[in-house]
Amino acid sequence: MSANELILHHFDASPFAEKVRVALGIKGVHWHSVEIPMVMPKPDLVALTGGYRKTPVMQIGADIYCDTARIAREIDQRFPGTPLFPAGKGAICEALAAWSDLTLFQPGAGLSMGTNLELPEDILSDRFAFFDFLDREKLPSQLPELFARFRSGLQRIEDMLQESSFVLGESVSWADAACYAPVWMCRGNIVGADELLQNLPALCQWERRMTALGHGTSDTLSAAQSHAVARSAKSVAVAELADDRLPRLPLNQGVLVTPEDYGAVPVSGELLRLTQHDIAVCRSDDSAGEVVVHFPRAGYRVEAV
Ligand SMILES: N[C@@H](CCC(=O)N[C@@H](CS)C(=O)NCC(=O)O)C(=O)O
Repeated sequence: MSANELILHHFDASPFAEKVRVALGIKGVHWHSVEIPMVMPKPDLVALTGGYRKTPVMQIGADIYCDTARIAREIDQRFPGTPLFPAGKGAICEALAAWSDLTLFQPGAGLSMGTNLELPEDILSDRFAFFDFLDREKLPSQLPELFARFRSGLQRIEDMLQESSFVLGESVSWADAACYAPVWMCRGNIVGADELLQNLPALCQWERRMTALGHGTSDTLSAAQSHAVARSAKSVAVAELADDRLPRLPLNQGVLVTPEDYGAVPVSGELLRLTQHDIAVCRSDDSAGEVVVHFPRAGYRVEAV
């Protein structure tokens, strides 16, 4: 296996992973799948990331990409074919993805956990501790409001599809993958999905088009094999500190990078990139070797240690 092949660390039921699997389908990429545990601890994953535990994480050689926003940009840059971010529409794709994560994923996560009464306790206790936007005690009484919020988000997708086959026009883009993931989550995880998805004819036709895109092709890899790939590769990341960066940190500064929303575990490393679009730090691990861990700029805090 060569160092520039794509490895996705994920589990089947993850809607954020589904967003990326659909993007791989749009591109028609062959990739390697490492299945990660659904709950902590995830020692093999955090050996690569330095502490980031969310799903999914993408690895190419010794470069580790955290967050679907950063992963999508890297896939688009590395692989030819249909652009995930069509010319002039990159920012609107990102804005729609952020909208979908907040407006659909968050109530969708509450509905998945609040309506799926047979979910195992280890998953429930892990997720209630992780998703600080959910309150286990209050969830049962909040379900009607969450149904209403989720349904109104679905209606926005229906509205976007009135004049076109995809949310931004006649070509599929990252915005579609991002809006599709919560619909997929709804079908698979929310009891009452049929009711939520009724009277949304354009959305249901688009859903069929999205499902038909598939996930590209994949084979499985063990976590140990993915560490061996990281150890024997060299990062291709290029150092860049933008003049307009904030905070004004120097190259190689020891930093902590922390998600600003839930699951706020910091990753520490030496600063390699800080631009208006991305952050990257170098770190080393006994099993994974020297790696560069990448994040999107939006939604992450960077601070000197
Ligand atoms: N902002 C992140 C959010 C990812 C996220 O919240 N993923 C969920 C799974 S769908 C998660 O990490 N759950 C806890 C876990 O997998 O440990 C992204 O876009 O990748």
